[in-house]
Amino acid sequence: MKIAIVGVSGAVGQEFLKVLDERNFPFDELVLFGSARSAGKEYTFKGKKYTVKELKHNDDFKDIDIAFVSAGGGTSIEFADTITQFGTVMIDNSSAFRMDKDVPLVVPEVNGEDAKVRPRNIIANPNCTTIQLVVALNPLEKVSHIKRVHVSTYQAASGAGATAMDELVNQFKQILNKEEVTVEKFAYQLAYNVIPQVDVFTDNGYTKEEMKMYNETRKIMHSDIEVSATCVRVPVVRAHSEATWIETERPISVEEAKAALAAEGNGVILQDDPANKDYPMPLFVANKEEVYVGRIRKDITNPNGLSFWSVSDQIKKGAALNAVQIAEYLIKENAL
Ligand code: 2RA
Repeated sequence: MKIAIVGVSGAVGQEFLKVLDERNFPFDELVLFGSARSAGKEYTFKGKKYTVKELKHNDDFKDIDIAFVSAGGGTSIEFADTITQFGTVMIDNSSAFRMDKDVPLVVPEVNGEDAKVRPRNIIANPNCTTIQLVVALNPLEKVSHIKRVHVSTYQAASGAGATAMDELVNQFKQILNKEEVTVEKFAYQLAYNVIPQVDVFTDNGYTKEEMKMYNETRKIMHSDIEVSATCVRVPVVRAHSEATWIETERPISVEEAKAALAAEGNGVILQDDPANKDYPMPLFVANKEEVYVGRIRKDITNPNGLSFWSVSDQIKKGAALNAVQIAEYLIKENAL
């Protein structure tokens, strides 16, 4: 098994190295790729040094079985043919191919099977906010069909990359030192603020991030589910939170919901004991693999409504881990 990471110097690229190590992902050879700027950098994996190669249009992918790609949509589009031309499975973290009909969009706990049918040898990793949402929705969908979702996100700086995380941390320092605050990655200062905009606005008044939640959820769940999202950037370094309201075909009790969510193998940790101030928070969920769910309660205005709160590490389950789990699924199913 020969694997590659494309975009290894970014926040998600670095997380790929961590996740592959933590999960003891089985491989014989690892090749790291990056931009001309990253080429030549060295990273250590399990005590062995690896030098980053520049990503080029050549036959570097000839013997590579799986490429984990997180270098931005432009690079994914430009290099997809180069990466897949000899049969390499490209697991792509960008949004470039997510809604393409011939590219499966996969969250293994929900629709792993879809990864087996990939005419272009590309499998798309969904957006972090969608991954977290569908992992929590899927067990509930099995209890009763979910017709509608209203969700508000509380998205960490990590979603905008490593430099955005640094920018947030620096802003707090700059404010403390009474220095001028640097604002580059976000539309406004994020420290001591929340910004009701993630990605750019579309014609219907929703942002692209919000429309991703609508479109990707329907594709992954193979469902007519309606999703209305409000995506907000908050001054948290990593791990996104979501306040979610669902409307199901028949009423679901809190007990039913808890039993469904707590069932083994669905990627959820139930953390729901509000009387003891026990509920998920990003500070404590950062670096964890699962989606944490709590504050489950009946909607007091609608018998078919249920509300809950979820938190998940955006770089881990929201990006690198989900991609690695797709690869693990393919290996387990002998479907590479
Ligand atoms: C964000 N969802 O949080 C994006 C990253 N994919 O900005």
